Amino acid sequence: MQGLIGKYLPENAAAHGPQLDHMTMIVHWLMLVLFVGWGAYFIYVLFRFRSGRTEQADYQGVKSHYSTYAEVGVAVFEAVLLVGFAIPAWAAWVSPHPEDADPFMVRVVGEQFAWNVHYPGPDGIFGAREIDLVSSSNALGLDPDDPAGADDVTTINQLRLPVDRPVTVLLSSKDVIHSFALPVMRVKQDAVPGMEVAVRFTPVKVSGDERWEIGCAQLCGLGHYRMRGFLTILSPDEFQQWIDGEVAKRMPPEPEPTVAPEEAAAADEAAAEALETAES
Ligand SMILES: [Cu+2]
Repeated sequence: MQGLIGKYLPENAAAHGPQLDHMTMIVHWLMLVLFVGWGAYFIYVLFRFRSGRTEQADYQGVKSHYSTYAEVGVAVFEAVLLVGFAIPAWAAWVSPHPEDADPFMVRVVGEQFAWNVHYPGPDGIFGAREIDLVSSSNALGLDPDDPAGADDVTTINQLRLPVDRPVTVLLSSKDVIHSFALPVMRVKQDAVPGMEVAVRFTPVKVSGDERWEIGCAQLCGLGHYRMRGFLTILSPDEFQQWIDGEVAKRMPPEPEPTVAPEEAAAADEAAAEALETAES
């Protein structure tokens, strides 16, 4: 069954993916059993209680307490599911990465209709943001006067991450509710304006030539269909190279003399020679 369902699931590239896929498989098995079981019971009841065979219904109904016991049984079973499985699974899902995991932090902000990605840069500190500074050229409202933001890197609809390192995405939205969906990472989380939700996963596979999608899984307006980004998982070296390049593009270059001293001397000589030639 895992193989059968696996054929219809997107590729998995997350450490927690196999566990989640296993649960998906169990739920599908359970639904199949329920579907066949209740379908068979329905057909049985249609024949068993057909009008030609049964007498007129009466208002007394069933006198045994069987239905009460059955209801209590169902309630207890559901309580066990909730307390024994659902709540522990949820607690594991929302718990932070272990202290020593050194998670890679990145901020993702949804807007109609794009995903803004914000890397803290080499200093590891996200630059300050100011709502009044939000404009078409500064989608995140980064404060240019904050030194912590000078090395920050931002991208639109492109999320690049290193492989084999736990990631924490700090997710929020600028306008309406969006839903950050990374099918290959088995991640789907609503992005809610005014809230910053931590989403945690660990990529375990580089994307190579594949184009992994970032979808918006919440109908968020007319352009919802084109709110699509791409996820690239790189080897640690490739990632470092990319982020260093992006930081270099943004940081002001070191001030350099416009003309090197040797060049200036050579130019002077040439000018003097030219003058001599002209004079002679
Ligand atoms: Cu959206």
